Amino acid sequence: MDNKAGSFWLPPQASTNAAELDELFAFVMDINYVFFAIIFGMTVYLSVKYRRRRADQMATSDVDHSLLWEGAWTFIPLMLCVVMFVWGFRVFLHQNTAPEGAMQINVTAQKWSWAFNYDDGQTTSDLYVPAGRPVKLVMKSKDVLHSFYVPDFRVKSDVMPNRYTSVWFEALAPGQHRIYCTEYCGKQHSGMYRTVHVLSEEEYAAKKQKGFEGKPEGLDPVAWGKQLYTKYGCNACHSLKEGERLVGPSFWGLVGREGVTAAGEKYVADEQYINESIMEPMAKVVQGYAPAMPSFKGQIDDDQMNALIAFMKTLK
Ligand code: HEC
Ligand SMILES: [Cu+2]
Repeated sequence: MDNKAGSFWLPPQASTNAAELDELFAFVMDINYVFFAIIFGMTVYLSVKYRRRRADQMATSDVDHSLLWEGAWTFIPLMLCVVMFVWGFRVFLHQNTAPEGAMQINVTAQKWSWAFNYDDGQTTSDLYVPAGRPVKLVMKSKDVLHSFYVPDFRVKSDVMPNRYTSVWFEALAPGQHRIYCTEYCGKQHSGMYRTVHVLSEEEYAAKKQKGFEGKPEGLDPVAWGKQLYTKYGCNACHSLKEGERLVGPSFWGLVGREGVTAAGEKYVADEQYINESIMEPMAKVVQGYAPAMPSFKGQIDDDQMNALIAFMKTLK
């Protein structure tokens, strides 16, 4: 089934695997329609036909069993199930076995963002892949159970702590597709919404060289810092409003603020402290808050850190 635009049930097909999966889905759905009609049709028809007509009518009918009918309604559905199983198993194997030589990207999930790590060492918060090339994602979680889902690619898998899982896909053409987390992983679960950018082979190489998420040209550090604040999902836990408490404290007036850690130590929120809070959040936990902040070590580089701090400085 070729259905690039999507249908009532399914989103557009944007990967090479989508068509075979949709065919199987359509087959199962068609069987459902037929059996739905038979079962509900018969339920209505028979309840009318054999309704109680007289007050003294016996409740039990004297009709005996029919070997032919019983054989038919056992054997036909059984065969349909066998077909679904064999077909489903073949599709399952194909979807779960990445082709040899697939390009590997490592994925780390955490509350509440994704980190995509490429073979040249760079890390991004959106996913960048070339069109027409098989890509294998090897995934792990830093904290709780998440689930990686790209509906347009028909790709979905749990992402767990202490265990690697993987999916693979080959994107058909340049474009953008949505990434969701489909496992309820806490308060800002819906904030794990990100984008897959499918680029042509040449554009991919050029962008990778420059850094997919390097500082956009012509953007000042403050504006970039503001972008990074949502890109890395800081917004899920840190408000920009004065005194507003989310999972963590507000960034409003943070720079230069004096505070106390859970251990009772005093601190001043200078560059050093902010850097440490982001890279090693457990070193100093703010009093009155749970130690719930994930580390961004290896994700946020020096330029990005400077941009984030520049942005924070404007919040007063
Ligand atoms: C899952 C929730 C969560 C996310 C996401 C998160 N933080 Fe935090 N953050 C916290 C919590 C909770 C605290 C307070 C406890 C602590 O210090 O570890 C905190 C503390 C901080 C502090 C110290 C605040 C103070 O008042 O002293 C800074 C700075 C900070 N986070 C920066 C960031 C940045 C920048 C990001 C995004 C790159 C981020 N956080 C993402 C939960 C989060
Ligand atoms: Cu999640």
